[in-house]
Amino acid sequence: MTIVFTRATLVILIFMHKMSFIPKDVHIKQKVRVEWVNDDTIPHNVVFKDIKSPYIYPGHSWSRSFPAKGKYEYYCEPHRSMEMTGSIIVE
Ligand SMILES: [Cu+2]
Repeated sequence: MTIVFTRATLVILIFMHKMSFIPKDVHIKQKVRVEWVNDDTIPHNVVFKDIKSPYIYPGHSWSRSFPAKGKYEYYCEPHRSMEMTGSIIVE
């Protein structure tokens, strides 16, 4: 079996842990996918201006890619007031 890795298959993981996104601010190259993994005991979600995830339950994940360079800020809807926020800078 042969596995071909391309730039498009690179994935960066961000963990949801104790009401925080870890790491909070991430710089990536274009075509890198970002995956959020819930490593917490309660559900969270990821809300961007252009897309919103469903609730991500403990042990589950959700991922997206980015259409263009720029700064993409996001937050968790139920914990926005607790500063559960982050950003992806696509270079
Ligand atoms: Cu949350």
